[in-house]
Amino acid sequence: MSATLHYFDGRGRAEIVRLTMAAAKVPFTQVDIREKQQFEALKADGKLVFGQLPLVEYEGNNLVQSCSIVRYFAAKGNLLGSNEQEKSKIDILFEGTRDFNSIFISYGFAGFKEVLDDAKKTALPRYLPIFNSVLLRNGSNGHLVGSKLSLADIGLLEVILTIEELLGEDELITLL
Ligand SMILES: N[C@@H](CCC(=O)N[C@@H](CS)C(=O)NCC(=O)O)C(=O)O
Repeated sequence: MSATLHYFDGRGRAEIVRLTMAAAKVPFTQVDIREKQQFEALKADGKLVFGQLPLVEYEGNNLVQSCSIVRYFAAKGNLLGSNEQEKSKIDILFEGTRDFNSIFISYGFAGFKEVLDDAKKTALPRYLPIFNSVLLRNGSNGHLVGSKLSLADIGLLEVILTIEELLGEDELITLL
């Protein structure tokens, strides 16, 4: 069954939802919220528990809170680990990717240069070496945990794609 994602025009807090639904092979369509009336209509319908987006309508449920939505679809796609130890590692690393990503959330609104300058001083030197060493310790299969794609990889992918867009591939490679 197809899902419907409602969000503003941009990555924001919906990109991780998009990536996870794609990885879980859940087909979805998107409704871009461009007008205030569209947002108000969703609130008036009682679909937004906290009056915020993203919202995913799926099988009669109104799913909100981006990380909850992501865990819901990650469970469907078997992306949360195959045993308790893997599940815990994946959850810890996924939370780390959320901390890492949080510095970029505002880049659609704040100036690109400000976000990038801040990231170069703080988030990039802090998080890139950590994720790099976790990847190296896990071997050469390119996954953070175990030997298959998990929510932790998807979380990291989201941040790397954003950094690549801001910095360009050449400069990103020099940081790794
Ligand atoms: N913890 C929530 C935060 C959601 C959130 O802050 N949504 C923003 C857009 S990124 C929003 O809907 N803002 C409008 C408002 O709060 O009125 C999540 O991760 O989904």
